[in-house]
Amino acid sequence: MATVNATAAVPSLTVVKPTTATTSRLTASAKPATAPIPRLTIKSSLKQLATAVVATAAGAMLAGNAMAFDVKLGSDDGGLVFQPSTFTVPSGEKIVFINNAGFPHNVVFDEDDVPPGVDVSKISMSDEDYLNGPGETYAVTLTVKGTYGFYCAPHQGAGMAGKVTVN
Ligand SMILES: [Cu+2]
Repeated sequence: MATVNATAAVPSLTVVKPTTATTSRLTASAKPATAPIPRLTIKSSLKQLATAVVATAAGAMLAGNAMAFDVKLGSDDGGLVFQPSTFTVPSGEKIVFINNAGFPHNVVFDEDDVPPGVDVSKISMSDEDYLNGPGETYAVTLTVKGTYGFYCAPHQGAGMAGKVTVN
């Protein structure tokens, strides 16, 4: 029981109180042997924590790259384009359209330019539905292989259109 309490108290003691306070208190209660143990515990758990953080970040990046394809709505200099406008994804990979510049934008698949049997109403945003703020996203996952044409309704006239190949 004493061991459990001491271990649990280590992080807050170490962070909040100076070493001298802990040492003198431990010395006063005649338990100098416990002092090195918490220190070792802290070091090893910090090391484990650092390792865990690195591993998590790397894992998240890998997962992000593997599971989603990002498309910017509007180029960084404000151009009314999808970026990239032509790309290929594996079947089932999520495509995330991210509002970047020149909004409002939306993403509408062209009913005359999708693989046979694909219902564009299930993969498109509504014609009147827009992404208005920076960083807003629209995600879609395409599973039927083939090429899909899509456009941004407000900027179709300006040529804001793209094509994705699913294979
Ligand atoms: Cu647009």
